[in-house]
Amino acid sequence: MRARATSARALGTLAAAIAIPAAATLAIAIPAPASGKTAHTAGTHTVTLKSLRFHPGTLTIKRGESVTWKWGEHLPHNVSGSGFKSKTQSSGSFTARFTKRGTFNYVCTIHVKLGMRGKIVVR
Ligand SMILES: [Cu+2]
Repeated sequence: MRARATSARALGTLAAAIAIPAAATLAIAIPAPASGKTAHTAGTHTVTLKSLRFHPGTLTIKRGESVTWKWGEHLPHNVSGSGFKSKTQSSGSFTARFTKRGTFNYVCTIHVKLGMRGKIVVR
C-alpha cells in the first residue's frame, strides 16, 4: 500500500517535471508568429516619428501597400527617400504607396546626422 502511494506520488512529480518545460516552450513559441503576422497586416502601415527616430526603423510591406508616417512629436521632420518626399512639417502625417519591390532607404534631412534614418522593404 505504502509502496503504491509513493510510486503514484513519484509519477505525479515526474509528470509535473515534464509538463513545466513543455509549457515554457509553448509560451516562448507563441509571440513569434503573432508578431510576424502583425508586421504583415495588409492595408495601412504606420511609422511614427518620435524621439528623432522612425518607429519602426525597418518596415516590411507588400507591393502595392501604403505607408503613413505620423508625427508623434512637435518637431520639424521630413521623410525623404528616392521617389517619395514629404514637406518639412512638425505635425500631421504623410502617406506614400509603394508599387515596386525593393528596399527603400529614407531619412529626415534635418536629423540624418543624428541617425534619423528608416527603411521600407517591399516584397
Ligand atoms: Cu527630423
